[in-house]
Amino acid sequence: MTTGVVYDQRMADHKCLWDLKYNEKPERFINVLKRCEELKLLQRCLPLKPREATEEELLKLHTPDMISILKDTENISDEEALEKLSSKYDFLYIHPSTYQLSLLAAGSTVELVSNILDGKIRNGMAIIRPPGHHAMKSEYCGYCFYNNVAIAAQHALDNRGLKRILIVDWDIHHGQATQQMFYGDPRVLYFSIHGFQNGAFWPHLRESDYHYIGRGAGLGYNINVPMNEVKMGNSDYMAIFHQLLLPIAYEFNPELIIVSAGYDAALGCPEGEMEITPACYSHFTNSLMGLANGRLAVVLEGGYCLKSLSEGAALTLRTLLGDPCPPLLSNLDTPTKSAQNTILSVMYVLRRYWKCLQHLEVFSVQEIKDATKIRENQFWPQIEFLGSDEKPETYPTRDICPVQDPKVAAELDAQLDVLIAGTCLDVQQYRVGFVANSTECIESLSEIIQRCHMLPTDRTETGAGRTTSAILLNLIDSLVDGTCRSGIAIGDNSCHIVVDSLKYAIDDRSLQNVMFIDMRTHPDREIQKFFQEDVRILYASLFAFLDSCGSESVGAKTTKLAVNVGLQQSCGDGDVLSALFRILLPVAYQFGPQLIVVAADHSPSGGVSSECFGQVIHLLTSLCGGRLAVIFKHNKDPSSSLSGLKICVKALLGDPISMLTPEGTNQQLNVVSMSAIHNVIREQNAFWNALKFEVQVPDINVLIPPYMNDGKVLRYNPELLQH
Ligand code: X5A
Ligand code: ZN
Repeated sequence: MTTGVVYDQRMADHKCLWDLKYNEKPERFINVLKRCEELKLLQRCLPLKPREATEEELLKLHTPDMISILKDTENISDEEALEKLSSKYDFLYIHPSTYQLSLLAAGSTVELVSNILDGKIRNGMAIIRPPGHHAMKSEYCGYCFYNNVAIAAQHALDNRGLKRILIVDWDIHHGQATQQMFYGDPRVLYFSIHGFQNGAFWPHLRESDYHYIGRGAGLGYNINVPMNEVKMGNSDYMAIFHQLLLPIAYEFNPELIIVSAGYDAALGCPEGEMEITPACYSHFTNSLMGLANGRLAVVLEGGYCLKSLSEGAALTLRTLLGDPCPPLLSNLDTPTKSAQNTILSVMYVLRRYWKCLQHLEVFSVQEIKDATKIRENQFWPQIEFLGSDEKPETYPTRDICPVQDPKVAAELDAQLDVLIAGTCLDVQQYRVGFVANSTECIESLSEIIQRCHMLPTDRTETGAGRTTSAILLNLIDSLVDGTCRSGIAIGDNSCHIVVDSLKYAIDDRSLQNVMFIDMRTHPDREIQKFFQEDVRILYASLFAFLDSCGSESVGAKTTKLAVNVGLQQSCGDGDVLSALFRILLPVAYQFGPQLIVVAADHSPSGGVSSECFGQVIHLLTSLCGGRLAVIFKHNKDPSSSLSGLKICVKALLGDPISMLTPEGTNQQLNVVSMSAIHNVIREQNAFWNALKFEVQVPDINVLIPPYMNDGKVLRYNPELLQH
């Protein structure tokens, strides 16, 4: 099963005839294709035939006027008339080709989604324009005429009977139209991260703020993550993924994901003024590929810096094709204060709808009477709106795009060149290496293991003074040499073997840093003692404490180099994912290892499913270019379950991994496990400052936050508590 791509060369025709300075211009399309071509991506995709949307498809979400008004412009070559019509809409121009191309954009998006649902392709990308997510039921807006993504989602609901679709909108602008279309529909979870600036950012709507969470049955299924400052970057966005999007997405358990993929939050874009690096879009993409059985449709929206647009879009497609995620060139750090506030605000309004958000502690509002009573560990959500509710009769049609100062533009361009040149696009010959002392007892897996590259079990040369485990050293060699991207070893995984191989990677193979994660039900905490003083090796464990909970920080208090998350044995998938998203991934992204070694059991125990283990492995592959070595102990018992081992091989091979069952993610978080996670975060966030979300939120659950901030005094309005 491959990756599909859909585009139509005619999409370069649509342009503004009276103002060439519009940033939604043909080169956006041309350059994206060109970069995909350069990286030889298009030839690896299954090309889908672009087609026009049918009237029936359009009328599900748009009024008949939306078709006829645009259709009537097809034959207008009078620029003045086109400009006059365009001025009736917010931020828009119309070209004689616009009608046909808008139909093509919408129809091609439906085509992409239906090919995914037919199983003809696993995932894919629509490289299209005009974009769609601002096109409302009966109003064109923001360069958009028909809502491509929404129409495709509606098609999946109506014609394929889908029950859960996740729309992720990472365009810098709020897809207010998509929000409106599914606001009351719990079958479509709309998740948008967008610039807001408290309403000062286009489209200046109150409804783009975080407390617009859906209506009726759709309550909790509309999620806005408004950014109130510019220059937000990878750390802010990845924190939103780890703290909000991914936990919620795993709990929602979508059958299909559609991305409204704008690249206008990328570094260099004059619209967004944000700083996401192109490679980060690979990380966004890969982190969604474990969900929905891999059914992921990426649909181009905005993006107005040609360089970061084409690079970001090409890296997205490359990731869909299964190539490794290029490591981010700078390790992640604390999200900005403003992004933290946004994340906490979203958690606060949504925590009654999503179990994964129910880990925050609360404080009593009754005790808070003014701002001075808010303690440092207490968060007080606020709402501020600087926009205006008035709509003009006509909109300007010329000189409305932001223009960068040439000096700034040159600087950003140079930064992008450095990023692009430094991004590792290596692809190893083999995806998964496999080495085992003996293959007896794993015969039942022979089919899947045959797809791996067999590594030798012996070696003539051992690392200096290392007499142990040839298989582990061979595996590490193949990863460091670049023969295999990832690998599996089955054999002895006792303490000294693991320690020796980690030392080998660092001392003999000169890796700068390695992360070791013990995911066994009974982690071997002896291992951490060997690396207490070694900043190059980060030890982490999950599970473990049956008698006590909390983290254990061995080593000098100042270094805090062991991250032990003492989950309960009775915990479920949701708890494991919580530990992963709230601790392991943020820490790993801050550490930036060159290799991750995981020790795991053949099959997870307790309430944790093997699917969950597969998802964890998949999510870890975003790091260090997917250089992941997973070691299992050889088990002589032929009756023992190998479900964890099997799903791990599948995850590393890039096969779609089965979704978690509702029993896995639909249960309350385990109280003891949550307090363990909380303790780890509290103890470690001074060192791992990517961990910053442990503050208390008000104990009231209301639809509209019951507070106003008029200057310094915080008041809360008891009337609003009625909800
Ligand atoms: C699709 C898209 C943005 C319109 C710009 C408004 N539209 N300043 O990115
Ligand atoms: Zn946009």
